[in-house]
Amino acid sequence: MQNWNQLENNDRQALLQRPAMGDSQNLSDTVAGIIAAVRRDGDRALVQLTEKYDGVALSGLRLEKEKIEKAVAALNPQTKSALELAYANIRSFHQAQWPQDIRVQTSPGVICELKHQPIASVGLYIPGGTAPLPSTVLMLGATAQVAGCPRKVLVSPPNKDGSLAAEILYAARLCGIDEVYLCGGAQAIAALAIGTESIARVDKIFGPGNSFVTEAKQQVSRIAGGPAIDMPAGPSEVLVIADKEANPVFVASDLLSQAEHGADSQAVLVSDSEALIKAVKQQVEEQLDTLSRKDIAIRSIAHSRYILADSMTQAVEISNAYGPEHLILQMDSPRQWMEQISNAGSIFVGPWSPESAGDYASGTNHVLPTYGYARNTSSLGLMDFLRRYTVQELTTEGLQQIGPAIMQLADAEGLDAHRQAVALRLQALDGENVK
Ligand code: HSO
Ligand code: ZN
Repeated sequence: MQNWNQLENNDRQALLQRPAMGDSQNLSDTVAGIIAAVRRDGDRALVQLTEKYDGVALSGLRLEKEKIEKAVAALNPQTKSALELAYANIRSFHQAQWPQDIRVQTSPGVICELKHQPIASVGLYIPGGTAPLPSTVLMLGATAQVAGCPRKVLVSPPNKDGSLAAEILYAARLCGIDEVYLCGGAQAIAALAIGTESIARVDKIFGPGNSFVTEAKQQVSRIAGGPAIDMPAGPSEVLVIADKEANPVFVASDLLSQAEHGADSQAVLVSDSEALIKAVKQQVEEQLDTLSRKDIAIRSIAHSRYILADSMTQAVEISNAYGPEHLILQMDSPRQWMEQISNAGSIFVGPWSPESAGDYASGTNHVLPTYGYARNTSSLGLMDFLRRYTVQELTTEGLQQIGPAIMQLADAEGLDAHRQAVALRLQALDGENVK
């Protein structure tokens, strides 16, 4: 436990520091090499790299419809209905996010419009590895579906039998995704960005992944004319603010649900009560023992932080300085503190709102800014699957209204052709008036 008031400024900063991101030269060279290979050899590179990294010799990259149907048919009904409930809630929360188009007459005869359109093609990366994440399929896929994106492509590394988890496939089917490719890692990102014989390139790439995937997303987003990417991603994090009345069993379970994601996950508790912190630590030890991913959670808990604040006001200040991906409020009258809170990706209010609710089924999106980016980056939402653009139309009256100002400004910038484009039209109008 660290007592905030007894720490020097440096130590305070160090306590809220994230581990350095894995952007070593080695990583970036390897990823650049993979992208170059995919650019050069297309599908052949994807097949070779999948054999090398996933240990699977693929006969085709696309997962056939019959295989999807077969896998989905074997999925148990309880899992199906849980996915359906989550899907429905995610849809309804994101459907409500549709922005208003705008039409404004800024000057008489000058109409300006703001409109929204779904991004034409989106690539959704779903990690494989120790825990397949059908919930992430729903977070990305249902949102893309609500946005109306015409082409939705899912890529994910195949498991040893050359398929994907049935849960992932069922979630994809719910979201209307029929283009599914057995491909993961940096090579999948390269394929989505550049295109190969089997995988046509997409306009924007979404989804979490390991350091190779994250680095690849960063690199392809710098290709001239290349795809956009969703947001910078780092290890998952939770910060819990709890007071002496909080239930240590609940608090510990929230810290551990973050810790089991990965050894690099961040779990932070801030409280004004020493007794509560002690009780939570005790609970963490007890609950750890019961977890199937105990080995992973232990490594994460080893660098978890327990911070003693002198007041709830200070606890909130500490959270604001950290900028957590998830913030859980387990304190008296949590709603009263909302105004003071800033820089949190997603806020869970009160004892009955565990992070798991938002991770799976309440309806909010679980793709959130990590690494302190919450201070300038929004939680994933419908807007991320839309493009915003403008339209304008001027009548003769409109051009006469603002034309002189435009010509004046074009003069000021020394841009004659710009001035002419207005002047010639105004002259034409004058001519008409004379006739
Ligand atoms: N907590 C993760 C999302 C997740 N949890 C998926 C369970 N499955 C990042 O927000
Ligand atoms: Zn989670």
